[in-house]
Amino acid sequence: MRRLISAFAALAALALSCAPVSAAQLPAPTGPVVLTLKGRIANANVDGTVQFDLAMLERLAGRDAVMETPWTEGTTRFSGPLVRAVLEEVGADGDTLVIRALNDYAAEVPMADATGLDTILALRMNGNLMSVRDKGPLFLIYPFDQNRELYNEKYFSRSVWQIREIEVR
Ligand SMILES: Nc1nc2c(c(=O)[nH]1)N[C@H]1C(S)=C(S)[C@@H](COP(=O)(O)O)O[C@H]1N2
Ligand SMILES: [Mo]
Repeated sequence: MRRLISAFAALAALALSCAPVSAAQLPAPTGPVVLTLKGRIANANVDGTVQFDLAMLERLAGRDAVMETPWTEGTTRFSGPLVRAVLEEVGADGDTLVIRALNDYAAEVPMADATGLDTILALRMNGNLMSVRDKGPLFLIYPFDQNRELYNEKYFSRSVWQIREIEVR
């Protein structure tokens, strides 16, 4: 009997963990909006999208990485939330991220680049917030420090700076 009960408990736990994540209403941003997530997302705070201010992004799990890039001189420290933490926050469910910049440059980034790599939305360069002139407010930074095989044109072209919006498709 006890074995039957524990089998049942295990099944119940499995059923719970497989239940779809329900939509959450996230708090609205209180500061200037730096990033909007839209598309295949479960959560929202403003009109079916999730708008982030700086504080909301800084609360997410992040990474500090020192590396060389084609766009900076010498070694540079980038910090900001992990893309997968941003995606978890919005309840993203898709295969592709369309990352759009202020200048309407856009890149399609496979979801695997966010889930399988420590890719960050850098908010800071050498500890300072990035101005638009400096490729801010957000710069998609691949872990070039962890994996030199990423150091090529394929990933450079996905390294969008001056990001304003991410659409989950
Ligand atoms: N916002 C924005 N990000 C961008 C681009 C752009 O034009 N605008 N070009 C991309 C491409 S195609 C590449 S190869 C690199 C180009 O970097 P470079 O202009 O320093 O050569 O940045 C990527 N990120
Ligand atoms: Mo490019």
